[in-house]
Amino acid sequence: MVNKNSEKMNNDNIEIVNKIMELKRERNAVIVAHNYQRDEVQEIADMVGDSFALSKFCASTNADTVVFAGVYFMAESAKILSPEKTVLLPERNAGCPMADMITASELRNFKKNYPNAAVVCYINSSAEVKAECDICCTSSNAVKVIKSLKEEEIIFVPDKNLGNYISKMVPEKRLILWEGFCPTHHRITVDDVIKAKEHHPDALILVHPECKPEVVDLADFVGSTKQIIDYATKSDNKKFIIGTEMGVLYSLKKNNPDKTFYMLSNAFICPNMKKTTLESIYKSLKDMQYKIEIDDEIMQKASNALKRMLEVS
Ligand code: CIZ
Ligand code: SF4
Repeated sequence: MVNKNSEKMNNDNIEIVNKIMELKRERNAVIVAHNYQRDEVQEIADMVGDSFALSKFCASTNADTVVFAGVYFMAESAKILSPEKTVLLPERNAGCPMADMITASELRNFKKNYPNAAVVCYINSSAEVKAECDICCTSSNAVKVIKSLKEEEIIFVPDKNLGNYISKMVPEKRLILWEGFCPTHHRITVDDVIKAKEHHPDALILVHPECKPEVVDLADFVGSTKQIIDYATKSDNKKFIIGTEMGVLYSLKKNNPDKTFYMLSNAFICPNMKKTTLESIYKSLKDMQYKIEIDDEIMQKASNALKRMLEVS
């Protein structure tokens, strides 16, 4: 339900939101939005969450069409888990630079060096890369997924920062890391943490494991977007410094009107996540664009890696 009193819902927005709602009914569609999306996009979504929760929601609805307000790999995961549905990505070029840091052929070659290793990919990867892996993980369940494997040696792609964090949490495994990273999280420095702590000494620091290890080491809590939102909501503390993409402020503030949130850095913006607008969602539903299509064999193999993750978590 759209909150018409919201500050963000100006008159122009009300008009376009009404058109979106009408098309949604006509198409028997749902709109899902990632935690990093613009506020006005999160506001009109049927479900807001992380990529994994959104993919599971898409698989469970009776809708024929899913509009995925997020980036490409997320809409692909939703399609893999709901092959019978039409999955639309409103912005064709909303990609993830970290997912693009490894290709399937690069991974195939890398695997040859470690024939006994299990291969795990972060959900932030293409369907082709997922198809080369034994199992996927998200930032919420990465530690659980790694612990579930019988192999001691594990190739982990593409995020070296998340890989470093898992290595610390599961020292009994030997992780072989790909040199990928999220440009939005990787640019945050120890200096940013020190300055934020100086300005807000009584705030707890909550950071995403995609940040550099030296930043993660200074945090009071490390977790995925969902875990950060849950932690702040349950905590008795009233002030928090947030170390992930600024879109999470939407749910943090909505769930916690009595608490105060400061961004660890003003640079915490993912340009790809911000590409999707109300206008592009409207066009997406009107013209049924851009449909996610995946080759059958890739779909099958990537689905095995995603479903194996579902069995563990
Ligand atoms: O899996 C996701 O949705 C991502 C990319 C981040 C997170 O922590 O939720
Ligand atoms: Fe990719 Fe980073 Fe943007 Fe997430 S925040 S979509 S990992 S570039």
